[in-house]
Amino acid sequence: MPVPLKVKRCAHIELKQVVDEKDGVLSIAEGSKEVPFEIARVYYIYGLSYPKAQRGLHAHKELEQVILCINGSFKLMLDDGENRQYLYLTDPNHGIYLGPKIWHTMFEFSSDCIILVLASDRYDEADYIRGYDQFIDYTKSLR
Ligand code: T46
Repeated sequence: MPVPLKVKRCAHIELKQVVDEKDGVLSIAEGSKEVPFEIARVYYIYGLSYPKAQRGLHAHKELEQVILCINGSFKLMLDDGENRQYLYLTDPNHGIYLGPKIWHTMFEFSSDCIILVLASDRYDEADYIRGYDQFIDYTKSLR
């Protein structure tokens, strides 16, 4: 059982899985099905052999995403402006849904880690909040 999430606007996502015994496993993520939005963009992150590598350190105003660790492992920190939680991602069939306005950081990657991200919209730098103080002010202004 995955650890319960105390961070708002986030959820565990289980992909559909077809296990072909000796011939491997197929995991499926369909928009508006396993993934709770239509997928507009896919990107992936790899080459994470630097032990102190960190990614993320931002929030999105509107973007929704599902983050999956499809190889290796890493730690994901989620912060909704009031609650903070650390998760350890290792399962290629299990993702985390991040709704809008979630400060997130990724770190402690295994050197073979590959992160796959499914996003609800195309890249837009104007949707990023890249300062934590600015993120806190933004979430407070919406309460
Ligand atoms: C997120 C986490 C999980 C693009 O031009 N197009 C893209 O689709 C993306 C994702 C990035 N970029 C550019 C923007 C920056 O100049 O690539 C550069 C690195 O992006 P960033 O520093 O935002 O990378 P991460 O790994 O910290 O964050 C990424 C996503 O940007 C972000 O939305 O939530 O992965």
